[in-house]
Amino acid sequence: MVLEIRSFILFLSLFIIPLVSAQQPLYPIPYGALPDERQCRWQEMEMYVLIHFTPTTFENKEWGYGDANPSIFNPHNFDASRIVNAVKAGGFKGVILVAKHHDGFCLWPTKTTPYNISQSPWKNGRGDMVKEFEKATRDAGLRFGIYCSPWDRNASCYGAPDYVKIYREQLRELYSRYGELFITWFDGANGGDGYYGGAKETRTIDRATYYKWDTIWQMVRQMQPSAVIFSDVGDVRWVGNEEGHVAETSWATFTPEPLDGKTITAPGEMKYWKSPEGTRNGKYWEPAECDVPLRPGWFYHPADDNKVKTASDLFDLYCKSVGRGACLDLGLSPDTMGMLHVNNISVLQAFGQLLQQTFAVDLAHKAILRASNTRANNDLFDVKNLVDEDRYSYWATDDTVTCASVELDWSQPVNFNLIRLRENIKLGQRIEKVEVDSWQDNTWIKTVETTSIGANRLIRLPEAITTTKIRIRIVKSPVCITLSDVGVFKESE
Ligand code: FUL
Repeated sequence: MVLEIRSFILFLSLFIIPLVSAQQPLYPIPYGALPDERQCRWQEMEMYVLIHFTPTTFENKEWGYGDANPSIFNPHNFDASRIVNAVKAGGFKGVILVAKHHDGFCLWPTKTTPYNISQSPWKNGRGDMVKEFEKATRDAGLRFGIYCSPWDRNASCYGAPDYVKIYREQLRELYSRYGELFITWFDGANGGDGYYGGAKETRTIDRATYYKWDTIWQMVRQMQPSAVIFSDVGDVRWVGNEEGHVAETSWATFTPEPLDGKTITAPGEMKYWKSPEGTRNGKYWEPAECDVPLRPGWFYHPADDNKVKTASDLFDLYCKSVGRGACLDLGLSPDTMGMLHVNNISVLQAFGQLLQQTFAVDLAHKAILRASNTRANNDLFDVKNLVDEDRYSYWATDDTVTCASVELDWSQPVNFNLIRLRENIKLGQRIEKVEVDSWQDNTWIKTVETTSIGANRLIRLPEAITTTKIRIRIVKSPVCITLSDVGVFKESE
C-alpha cells in the first residue's frame, strides 16, 4: 500500500505536476500595452481640478488677446488655501494651476518675459501665485500639477524659433521651482490671432514640428519623472471633448492617428474624435482625461453664477468618466476677488458628501464570494482579493479559462444600484464583456451588461434592485481574468 502511494506521488511529481506548471506559469502573463508607475499613480487619483485665473478673469473673457495691462490683476481677497480646501472637500486629489494661459501672462516671477505677476499690483509685484497654490495644495495633502500654454498671444516672437526657446525656459523654471508635479498639461489650441507685442496679427505655426515636442517630453522625463504628460499624444490623452465624459466603451490603450494628409501626430494634430473610445489593443497605454468646467466657461464670468453644475450633474459625470476608466479634471475659476463664488463652493461640498456617502458602505464586503475558477486553486489569486482595498491584488483564473463568474451571496437581501469592477491594470486591460445576473424569484435574471473595465467601471443601474445574490459573469476576454475589485453600493440621495 505504502509503495503504491509512493509510486503514485512519484508519478504525479514526474509527469502531472511538471505538465501543469509547464503549461501555466504561477502568475498570469501581462496582456498588451501596460501602464507605467506614474500612470498608475495618476489613475488612482481619479479626480483633480484645473484652475484658470489670469488677467483674462478681470477682462471677463475666455481667451485673453495678450494685451491686458498687468495693472488689472489685483485679487484683493486671494487666499489659495481657501480655494484648495473647497477642492479637497469635493473629494478631488490634485490641483493643476494654469501658470500661463494663451494670453501669455505668467503667474510666477519669470525671467523669460516682463509680462508676468511682478508687473501687477498684487502684493506690490512681489507675489508668486504658482508658489501660493503649490503650498496650499501640498498643505492640504493633494498633488500639484501645471498647465503652461504653448500658445502665447503676448510674445512678440511667437511663431519664430526664439519663442520655442522661451517656452522651454518657462517650463524649466516651472519644473525646477515647484516641487514634484503629478501632471504637466499641454494644450492642443495653438496659433491664431493675437497681440504679439503689438503686431496684432494672425500667426500660424506647424503644430507638429514647431515646438519640437520630443525634446520637451525628454525634459519632462528628466526634470519631473513622476509627472504624466497630458496631451493628445502623451501619457494621458485628451478625451476629445470638454464635456467631461468618455464613451460607454472606453479603452485605456490608444493608437493616435495623424490627421488626413499628415504623417505626424502632435498635440492638436490627430484624430481626436477617436479619443472617447480609445483603441482596443492600441499601441500605447494612454488612458483618457475628461476635462470639463464647473461653470459654462473655463474663466469666471459673473453672468454664469447661476449656471453652476449641480452635485448630481457632477456625480453623473463622475460615472461617465471615472466610472469608465478615465480621470475627471474639473475646471474651477476664481473671481476677480481671487475667490471661488459661494455657489461653486457649496456644489463642491455637496458633491464631496455625495461621493463619500455613496461609497462609505461597500455591500460586497458583507457577501460570501465564490468563483467558478481560481488560478491553480492558489490562495494568491483567491476571490477575497476582490474585496480588499488593494487595486493590484486580484482574483485570477487559469490560463485556459477566459470566461468565469463570481457569485456574491448575502444572508439578508441588499438594495443597491452601483456595481464597481476593476482590473489589475498592471497586467493590462483584458476583459471585453461582462454580464451581471441577479437572483429574482428563485432564478437568475440577467440584469445588466457592460464592456471595457480597465482601472475602473461603475455600472449604474437605472433603478436600485433588492436581492440576495448576484453573479458577475466575464463572458469575453482574450486571456485569463485578473480582476482586482468588486464593489456594490447604493447611491446616496
Ligand atoms: C483649451 C483652451 O483653449 C481653453 O481655454 C482651456 O484652457 C481648456 C482647458 O483647454 O484647449
